[in-house]
Amino acid sequence: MRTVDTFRFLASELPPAAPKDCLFQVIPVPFEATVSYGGGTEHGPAAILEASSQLELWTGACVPAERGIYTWPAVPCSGTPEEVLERIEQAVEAALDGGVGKKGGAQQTLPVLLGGEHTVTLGALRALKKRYGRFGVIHFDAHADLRESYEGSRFSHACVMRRAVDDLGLALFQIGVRSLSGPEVAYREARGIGHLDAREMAEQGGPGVVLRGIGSLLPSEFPETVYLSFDVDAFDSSLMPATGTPEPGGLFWWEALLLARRALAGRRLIGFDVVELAPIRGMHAPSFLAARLVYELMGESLQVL
Ligand SMILES: [Mn+2]
Repeated sequence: MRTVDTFRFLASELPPAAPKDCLFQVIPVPFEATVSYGGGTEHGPAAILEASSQLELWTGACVPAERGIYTWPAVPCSGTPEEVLERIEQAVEAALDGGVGKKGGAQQTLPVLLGGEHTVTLGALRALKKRYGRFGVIHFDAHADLRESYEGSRFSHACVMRRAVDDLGLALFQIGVRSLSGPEVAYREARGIGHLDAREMAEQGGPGVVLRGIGSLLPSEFPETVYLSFDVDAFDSSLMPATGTPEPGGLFWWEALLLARRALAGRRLIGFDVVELAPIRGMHAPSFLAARLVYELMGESLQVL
Protein backbone atom coordinates (compact mmCIF):
# COMPACT_ATOMS: atom_id res chain seq x y z
CA MET A 1 0.00 0.00 0.00
CA ARG A 2 1.22 3.48 -0.83
CA THR A 3 1.73 5.77 2.11
CA VAL A 4 2.17 9.51 2.24
CA ASP A 5 5.95 9.07 2.46
CA THR A 6 5.91 7.48 -0.98
CA PHE A 7 5.29 10.90 -2.42
CA ARG A 8 7.16 14.15 -2.75
CA PHE A 9 5.58 17.35 -4.00
CA LEU A 10 6.21 17.50 -7.76
CA ALA A 11 8.24 14.28 -7.59
CA SER A 12 7.59 13.79 -11.31
CA GLU A 13 9.47 16.96 -12.23
CA LEU A 14 12.00 17.60 -9.48
CA PRO A 15 14.99 15.46 -8.45
CA PRO A 16 15.35 14.93 -4.67
CA ALA A 17 16.87 18.02 -3.03
CA ALA A 18 18.32 18.86 0.39
CA PRO A 19 16.17 21.01 2.68
CA LYS A 20 18.88 23.66 2.92
CA ASP A 21 18.56 24.27 -0.81
CA CYS A 22 14.81 24.75 -0.74
CA LEU A 23 12.63 27.73 0.03
CA PHE A 24 9.44 25.67 0.26
CA GLN A 25 9.33 23.15 3.09
CA VAL A 26 6.30 20.92 2.55
CA ILE A 27 5.08 19.16 5.71
CA PRO A 28 2.37 16.50 5.27
CA VAL A 29 0.13 16.18 8.35
CA PRO A 30 -2.41 13.35 7.86
CA PHE A 31 -4.27 14.13 11.09
CA GLU A 32 -7.96 13.33 11.43
CA ALA A 33 -9.60 13.10 14.83
CA THR A 34 -12.51 15.48 15.17
CA VAL A 35 -14.15 15.62 11.74
CA SER A 36 -17.83 16.56 12.14
CA TYR A 37 -19.50 15.18 9.04
CA GLY A 38 -17.71 13.34 6.22
CA GLY A 39 -14.35 11.76 7.05
CA GLY A 40 -11.21 11.15 5.05
CA THR A 41 -8.94 14.14 5.72
CA GLU A 42 -6.20 11.75 6.88
CA HIS A 43 -5.81 10.87 3.19
CA GLY A 44 -5.56 14.52 2.10
CA PRO A 45 -1.78 14.97 2.15
CA ALA A 46 -1.09 11.80 0.14
CA ALA A 47 -3.72 12.79 -2.42
CA ILE A 48 -2.22 16.27 -2.81
CA LEU A 49 1.32 14.92 -3.19
CA GLU A 50 0.22 12.29 -5.70
CA ALA A 51 -1.78 14.84 -7.71
CA SER A 52 1.16 17.27 -7.67
CA SER A 53 2.94 15.01 -10.15
CA GLN A 54 0.41 16.13 -12.76
CA LEU A 55 1.30 19.83 -12.35
CA GLU A 56 3.19 21.81 -14.91
CA LEU A 57 6.19 23.67 -13.48
CA TRP A 58 5.04 26.93 -15.09
CA THR A 59 1.89 28.21 -13.37
CA GLY A 60 1.21 30.68 -16.17
CA ALA A 61 2.82 33.42 -14.08
CA CYS A 62 6.03 31.95 -12.65
CA VAL A 63 7.95 28.77 -11.81
CA PRO A 64 7.82 28.42 -8.00
CA ALA A 65 9.79 25.13 -8.17
CA GLU A 66 12.90 27.10 -9.17
CA ARG A 67 13.17 28.15 -5.52
CA GLY A 68 13.33 24.52 -4.37
CA ILE A 69 10.66 22.32 -2.85
CA TYR A 70 11.55 19.86 -0.10
CA THR A 71 8.94 17.42 1.21
CA TRP A 72 9.45 16.30 4.81
CA PRO A 73 8.31 12.89 6.10
CA ALA A 74 4.70 12.99 7.25
CA VAL A 75 4.17 14.02 10.87
CA PRO A 76 3.10 10.93 12.89
CA CYS A 77 -0.52 11.53 13.83
CA SER A 78 -1.35 8.90 16.47
CA GLY A 79 -2.19 9.99 20.02
CA THR A 80 -4.12 12.91 21.43
CA PRO A 81 -4.54 16.19 19.54
CA GLU A 82 -2.13 17.84 22.01
CA GLU A 83 0.53 15.21 21.28
CA VAL A 84 0.08 15.65 17.55
CA LEU A 85 0.17 19.46 17.85
CA GLU A 86 3.48 19.15 19.70
CA ARG A 87 4.91 17.06 16.86
CA ILE A 88 3.64 19.53 14.24
CA GLU A 89 5.26 22.39 16.15
CA GLN A 90 8.58 20.50 16.18
CA ALA A 91 8.26 19.65 12.48
CA VAL A 92 7.68 23.30 11.58
CA GLU A 93 10.66 24.36 13.71
CA ALA A 94 12.81 21.77 11.94
CA ALA A 95 11.60 23.08 8.59
CA LEU A 96 12.44 26.66 9.58
CA ASP A 97 15.92 25.52 10.65
CA GLY A 98 16.41 23.13 7.77
CA GLY A 99 16.19 25.69 5.05
CA VAL A 100 18.84 28.07 3.85
CA GLY A 101 18.40 30.35 6.84
CA LYS A 102 18.28 34.08 6.98
CA LYS A 103 20.18 36.13 4.48
CA GLY A 104 20.17 39.87 4.82
CA GLY A 105 17.22 39.62 7.17
CA ALA A 106 15.03 38.10 4.50
CA GLN A 107 12.87 35.08 5.21
CA GLN A 108 14.38 32.15 3.38
CA THR A 109 12.19 29.20 4.28
CA LEU A 110 8.47 28.91 3.94
CA PRO A 111 6.69 26.08 5.78
CA VAL A 112 3.81 24.68 3.70
CA LEU A 113 1.53 22.35 5.67
CA LEU A 114 -0.74 19.85 3.95
CA GLY A 115 -3.71 18.71 6.09
CA GLY A 116 -5.35 16.83 7.50
CA GLU A 117 -8.05 18.49 9.49
CA HIS A 118 -7.83 22.18 10.30
CA THR A 119 -6.53 21.58 13.84
CA VAL A 120 -3.06 21.07 12.30
CA THR A 121 -2.80 24.82 11.66
CA LEU A 122 -2.47 25.46 15.39
CA GLY A 123 0.82 23.52 15.56
CA ALA A 124 2.27 25.70 12.81
CA LEU A 125 1.03 28.91 14.43
CA ARG A 126 2.66 27.95 17.75
CA ALA A 127 6.03 27.34 16.10
CA LEU A 128 5.84 30.56 14.06
CA LYS A 129 4.80 32.61 17.10
CA LYS A 130 7.96 31.48 18.89
CA ARG A 131 10.03 32.48 15.87
CA TYR A 132 8.37 35.72 14.79
CA GLY A 133 6.27 36.99 17.70
CA ARG A 134 2.81 38.31 16.94
CA PHE A 135 1.50 38.14 13.37
CA GLY A 136 -1.80 37.97 11.49
CA VAL A 137 -3.67 34.98 10.06
CA ILE A 138 -5.48 35.27 6.74
CA HIS A 139 -8.11 32.54 6.90
CA PHE A 140 -10.01 31.17 3.89
CA ASP A 141 -12.89 28.94 5.00
CA ALA A 142 -16.63 28.30 4.73
CA HIS A 143 -16.66 28.22 8.53
CA ALA A 144 -15.48 30.67 11.16
CA ASP A 145 -13.83 27.95 13.33
CA LEU A 146 -14.25 30.26 16.34
CA ARG A 147 -16.01 27.95 18.79
CA GLU A 148 -14.64 27.78 22.32
CA SER A 149 -15.06 24.00 22.19
CA TYR A 150 -16.81 21.54 19.93
CA GLU A 151 -17.97 18.03 20.75
CA GLY A 152 -16.03 18.23 24.00
CA SER A 153 -12.71 19.31 22.52
CA ARG A 154 -10.97 22.70 22.52
CA PHE A 155 -8.77 21.30 19.74
CA SER A 156 -11.55 20.44 17.31
CA HIS A 157 -11.11 21.75 13.77
CA ALA A 158 -14.14 23.95 14.59
CA CYS A 159 -12.10 25.78 17.26
CA VAL A 160 -8.76 26.34 15.55
CA MET A 161 -9.08 30.08 14.92
CA ARG A 162 -10.47 30.65 18.43
CA ARG A 163 -7.24 29.11 19.75
CA ALA A 164 -5.21 31.32 17.42
CA VAL A 165 -6.90 34.48 18.72
CA ASP A 166 -7.45 33.58 22.40
CA ASP A 167 -4.43 31.40 23.19
CA LEU A 168 -1.83 32.89 20.86
CA GLY A 169 -3.08 36.48 20.63
CA LEU A 170 -2.88 36.52 16.82
CA ALA A 171 -4.81 38.88 14.56
CA LEU A 172 -7.33 37.25 12.24
CA PHE A 173 -9.06 38.11 8.96
CA GLN A 174 -11.59 35.66 7.48
CA ILE A 175 -12.50 35.30 3.78
CA GLY A 176 -15.35 33.27 2.27
CA VAL A 177 -17.13 32.34 5.51
CA ARG A 178 -20.82 31.44 5.12
CA SER A 179 -21.57 29.08 8.00
CA LEU A 180 -21.22 30.19 11.60
CA SER A 181 -23.05 30.06 14.91
CA GLY A 182 -24.62 32.89 16.92
CA PRO A 183 -21.88 32.79 19.56
CA GLU A 184 -19.26 32.90 16.81
CA VAL A 185 -20.87 36.05 15.39
CA ALA A 186 -20.87 37.63 18.86
CA TYR A 187 -17.26 36.63 19.43
CA ARG A 188 -16.20 38.14 16.12
CA GLU A 189 -17.87 41.42 17.02
CA ALA A 190 -16.47 41.46 20.54
CA ARG A 191 -12.93 40.85 19.29
CA GLY A 192 -13.17 43.06 16.23
CA ILE A 193 -12.26 40.22 13.87
CA GLY A 194 -12.29 41.36 10.25
CA HIS A 195 -14.05 39.38 7.58
CA LEU A 196 -15.17 39.33 3.98
CA ASP A 197 -17.97 36.77 4.14
CA ALA A 198 -19.40 35.02 1.09
CA ARG A 199 -22.79 36.69 1.63
CA GLU A 200 -21.21 40.15 1.88
CA MET A 201 -19.41 39.55 -1.42
CA ALA A 202 -22.54 38.19 -3.13
CA GLU A 203 -24.60 41.21 -2.02
CA GLN A 204 -22.01 43.55 -3.49
CA GLY A 205 -22.16 41.78 -6.86
CA GLY A 206 -19.71 38.95 -6.27
CA PRO A 207 -15.99 38.68 -5.52
CA GLY A 208 -15.06 40.15 -8.92
CA VAL A 209 -16.87 43.39 -8.08
CA VAL A 210 -15.43 43.41 -4.57
CA LEU A 211 -11.92 43.01 -5.99
CA ARG A 212 -12.44 45.97 -8.32
CA GLY A 213 -13.76 48.16 -5.55
CA ILE A 214 -11.15 48.13 -2.82
CA GLY A 215 -7.42 48.59 -2.44
CA SER A 216 -6.34 46.25 0.31
CA LEU A 217 -8.66 43.59 1.68
CA LEU A 218 -7.17 43.86 5.13
CA PRO A 219 -7.60 46.64 7.67
CA SER A 220 -4.65 49.02 7.71
CA GLU A 221 -3.86 48.07 11.33
CA PHE A 222 -3.54 44.37 10.43
CA PRO A 223 0.00 43.04 11.08
CA GLU A 224 2.45 43.23 8.19
CA THR A 225 3.68 39.69 8.87
CA VAL A 226 1.05 37.10 7.94
CA TYR A 227 0.31 33.38 7.74
CA LEU A 228 -2.29 32.09 5.29
CA SER A 229 -4.54 29.16 6.22
CA PHE A 230 -6.72 27.77 3.42
CA ASP A 231 -9.52 25.33 4.21
CA VAL A 232 -10.53 23.92 0.82
CA ASP A 233 -14.21 24.21 1.80
CA ALA A 234 -13.84 27.94 1.16
CA PHE A 235 -14.40 26.86 -2.45
CA ASP A 236 -17.92 26.33 -3.67
CA SER A 237 -19.10 22.77 -3.05
CA SER A 238 -19.54 22.23 -6.80
CA LEU A 239 -15.83 22.80 -7.26
CA MET A 240 -14.73 21.13 -4.03
CA PRO A 241 -17.04 18.29 -3.00
CA ALA A 242 -14.12 16.38 -1.44
CA THR A 243 -14.16 17.86 2.03
CA GLY A 244 -15.80 17.02 5.34
CA THR A 245 -18.43 19.77 5.35
CA PRO A 246 -18.97 21.10 1.81
CA GLU A 247 -20.99 24.34 1.66
CA PRO A 248 -22.76 25.96 -1.31
CA GLY A 249 -22.16 29.60 -2.13
CA GLY A 250 -18.39 29.50 -1.99
CA LEU A 251 -15.48 30.83 -3.98
CA PHE A 252 -14.45 29.82 -7.47
CA TRP A 253 -10.92 29.35 -8.68
CA TRP A 254 -9.77 32.74 -9.94
CA GLU A 255 -11.75 34.56 -7.27
CA ALA A 256 -9.92 32.64 -4.56
CA LEU A 257 -6.49 33.22 -6.07
CA LEU A 258 -7.11 36.91 -6.66
CA LEU A 259 -8.52 37.39 -3.16
CA ALA A 260 -5.41 35.69 -1.78
CA ARG A 261 -3.16 37.92 -3.87
CA ARG A 262 -5.00 41.05 -2.76
CA ALA A 263 -4.93 39.98 0.89
CA LEU A 264 -1.18 39.31 0.73
CA ALA A 265 -0.28 42.49 -1.13
CA GLY A 266 2.26 44.57 0.74
CA ARG A 267 2.70 42.03 3.50
CA ARG A 268 5.31 39.42 4.44
CA LEU A 269 4.21 35.79 4.32
CA ILE A 270 5.83 33.38 6.82
CA GLY A 271 4.00 30.17 5.96
CA PHE A 272 0.76 28.71 4.69
CA ASP A 273 -1.37 25.60 4.76
CA VAL A 274 -4.01 23.87 2.67
CA VAL A 275 -6.25 21.71 4.84
CA GLU A 276 -9.44 19.62 4.97
CA LEU A 277 -9.16 17.81 1.64
CA ALA A 278 -10.98 14.49 2.06
CA PRO A 279 -10.28 12.81 -1.28
CA ILE A 280 -13.08 10.91 -3.01
CA ARG A 281 -11.87 7.65 -4.54
CA GLY A 282 -11.78 7.84 -8.33
CA MET A 283 -12.51 11.58 -8.40
CA HIS A 284 -9.27 13.30 -9.33
CA ALA A 285 -10.37 16.88 -9.86
CA PRO A 286 -10.62 17.97 -6.20
CA SER A 287 -7.23 16.44 -5.30
CA PHE A 288 -5.63 18.09 -8.32
CA LEU A 289 -7.31 21.39 -7.43
CA ALA A 290 -5.76 21.22 -3.96
CA ALA A 291 -2.31 20.44 -5.41
CA ARG A 292 -2.65 23.29 -7.88
CA LEU A 293 -3.75 25.61 -5.07
CA VAL A 294 -0.62 24.73 -3.07
CA TYR A 295 1.57 25.45 -6.11
CA GLU A 296 -0.24 28.71 -6.97
CA LEU A 297 0.11 29.91 -3.36
CA MET A 298 3.82 29.13 -3.58
CA GLY A 299 3.83 31.39 -6.62
CA GLU A 300 1.94 34.15 -4.83
CA SER A 301 4.33 33.87 -1.88
CA LEU A 302 7.27 34.79 -4.11
CA GLN A 303 5.81 38.30 -4.33
CA VAL A 304 5.63 38.74 -0.57
CA LEU A 305 8.51 37.00 1.20
MN1 LIG B 1 -14.19 24.74 7.05
